[in-house]
Amino acid sequence: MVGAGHVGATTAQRIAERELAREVLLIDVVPGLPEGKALDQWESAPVEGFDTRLRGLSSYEETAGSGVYVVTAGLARKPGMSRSDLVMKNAAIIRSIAKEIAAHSPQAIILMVTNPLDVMAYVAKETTGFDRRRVIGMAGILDTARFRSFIALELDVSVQDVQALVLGGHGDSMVPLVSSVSVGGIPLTQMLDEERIEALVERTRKGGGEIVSLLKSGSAYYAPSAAVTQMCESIVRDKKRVLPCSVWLEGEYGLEGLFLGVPCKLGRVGLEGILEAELTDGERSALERSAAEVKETMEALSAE
Ligand code: TXD
Repeated sequence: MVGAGHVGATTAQRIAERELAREVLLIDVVPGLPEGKALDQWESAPVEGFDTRLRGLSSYEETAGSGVYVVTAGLARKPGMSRSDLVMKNAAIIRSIAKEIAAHSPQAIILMVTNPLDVMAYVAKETTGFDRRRVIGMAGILDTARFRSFIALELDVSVQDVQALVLGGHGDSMVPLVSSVSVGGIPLTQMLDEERIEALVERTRKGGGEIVSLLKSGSAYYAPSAAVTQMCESIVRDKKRVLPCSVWLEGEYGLEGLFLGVPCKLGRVGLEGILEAELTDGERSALERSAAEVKETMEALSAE
């Protein structure tokens, strides 16, 4: 876990409790933080009954040979800081981390979490030179989980029976695929009118902001850590789950040269395939708009 903040530390605990790794190492720039959190977590092992070791580190040497790096390191936007200031600052952090990962674990898989997600995944891929199977961004599982959770509340049904898919960039331009939502196999459009569905879509788009405004400081981490843990599980157990993730597109969905959320098969080697869903005209143009937004931020970075 690179970054032992809210998402990083919660992910570490979830991974340990499920014994998805032999060892979880936490790294952070704040002295003592990763060591303190990892020790506290390890002390929960006898009660929770897991044998995954947890250790905090302040440098990368001992991470050499790690299979998966979850990168959550970064700064949050502070008052007075523009979105583009944040992009530049986090890009510099991600570049320095990516160099360390490539130097110590050239075979690793990187799961990017830091915002702006799609662009930070690009920075990690560019810096490491890793092929696209090994740099994957987490966003779609979280956005889809939010959408599913709101639908389940609205209909008062089990979340397990709500299937949905959210594509696109991680931001307000994300694209919830209403046409593919089903509840126990029944299309959502047969169960709710357009207006109710649109309200759920809107709440999903603003899901991150809803949490931020309630928390006042900091952003969501329980659902984000659950999402990245699911990606880790599919990779380390080679489950080949089909999950929406942000990956480098090379012509899929008619798009190329950017990271964007699409349905991906995740297994032992990382990204093992991209599944192409048929989109309505409206969904396709929404995806194109979302892609244009991500490209705009990428261009701002290269103009640096
Ligand atoms: O869907 C998604 N992808 C997201 C993204 C969902 C939730 C959070 N999202 C983003 O993840 C969020 O906007 C942030 O960019 C990251 C991490 O969120 P978190 O809530 O965990 O932030 P914290 O608690 O501030 O933790 C960040 C930690 C903090 O402890 C810093 O000291 C550390 O990152 N940090 C570093 N660690 C290692 N190396 C370097 N260079 C470094 N710089 C800061």
